[in-house]
Amino acid sequence: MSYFQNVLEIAYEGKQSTNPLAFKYYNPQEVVAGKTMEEHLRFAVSYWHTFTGEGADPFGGKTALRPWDRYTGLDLAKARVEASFEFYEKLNIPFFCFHDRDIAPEGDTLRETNENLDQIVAMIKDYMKTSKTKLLWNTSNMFSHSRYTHGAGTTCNADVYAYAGAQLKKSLEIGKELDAQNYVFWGGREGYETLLNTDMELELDNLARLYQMAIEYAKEIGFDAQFLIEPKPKEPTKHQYDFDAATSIAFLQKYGLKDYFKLNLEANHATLAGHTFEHELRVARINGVLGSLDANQGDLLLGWDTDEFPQDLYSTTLTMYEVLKNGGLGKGGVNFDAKVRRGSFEPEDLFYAHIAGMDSYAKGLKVAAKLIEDRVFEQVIEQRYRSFREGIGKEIVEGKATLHTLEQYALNNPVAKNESGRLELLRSILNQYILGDL
Ligand code: XLS
Ligand code: CA
Ligand code: CA
Repeated sequence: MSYFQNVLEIAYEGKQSTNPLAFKYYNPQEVVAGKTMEEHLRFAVSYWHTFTGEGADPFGGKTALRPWDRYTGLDLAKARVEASFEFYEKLNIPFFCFHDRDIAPEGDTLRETNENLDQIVAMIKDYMKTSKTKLLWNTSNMFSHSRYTHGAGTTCNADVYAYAGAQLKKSLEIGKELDAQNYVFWGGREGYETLLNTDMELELDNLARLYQMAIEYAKEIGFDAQFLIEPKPKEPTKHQYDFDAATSIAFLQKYGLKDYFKLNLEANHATLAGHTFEHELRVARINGVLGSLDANQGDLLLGWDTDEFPQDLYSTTLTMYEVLKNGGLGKGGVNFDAKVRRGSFEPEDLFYAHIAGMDSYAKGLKVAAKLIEDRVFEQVIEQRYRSFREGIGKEIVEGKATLHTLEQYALNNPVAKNESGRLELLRSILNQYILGDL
């Protein structure tokens, strides 16, 4: 049985192609900077947006027309699994990602919920035996159910904390069963609405304790996925503890967890934190914790997490620049945590959206590789900071300077003239690379 009869396998046809169901830039086997595009990009489909999402928003319900609409309950969950593997195959995408609650419905008790999961996980495992699509990461949805209204790992209610622990335990087992490459912690309710009723110190200590337990349990069962924290500053809570990359790194350092975690960075979350995506990637990269990407984009005219498919070539280029500078993403990948717009409700739109995202990242990769090969920014930066390679600058960098020696130097030397930062020139060079013949 086919869920997407109107769509055949999506192939690379090149940038002249007018076929909407073809890749124009993403050519999986094309080698860029020593690796194939497929190896660099490690694309993943988000199960929640593509198979569970329905086009609802706070002002209205479902708009999406989906070939699995006629099913309910566990039958619906099974139909989605069947459809998902057809989708991966047609898109030729190497990875997928899910929350526990995306793949199977909650039962009346935790036991029942876990039994539902067992059935669906067994089915996914079966499909994975013949499919080339692997699990990039799984995670626990510890934010949708009303029990998590005051948080999960940061709740004020120890019973809820225990429930969260149980749910997390099951998710780690699922990750192991399906050979997940990574495991993500996104704290949708791990934050606060008001400090007036919040013991911030206890909440953060408890969150670290939960992470510690996860590390121990993963070790116990031999689950060797890379653990990832996904920062987001707000939404649904007013303030989320994993605000951005820098805040998450400080948290990991404080609790001695830095060796066990990297970051899963999302473009739209960067925007919400008041940063560019490349800023978040740079912070993670220079701190050795750039793990994986949630690829999407926000709308600067709307102040919320719109999770649009990424099409901004400046952003994909500068993103892939950071990834290449990082030497790749290791076990991580580029997960489309992105949803088709409410008005794009037909099944074909799911393909068009992924093609747009994959092509935008492929183009970004090629431009970034060329920029690095030509040392465009490297040359500028080398030149710009050259005063730190000799004389007093060298002494500063080597840790030999003191305020005494700096004073001596300043008393004897007039301040050298500053030079232009050449921002506009650099932007126009970037334009040339993006518009050039790649
Ligand atoms: C929500 C987050 C979420 C995480 C996984 O804004 O992006 O989807 O990626 O829980
Ligand atoms: Ca995300
Ligand atoms: Ca998001």
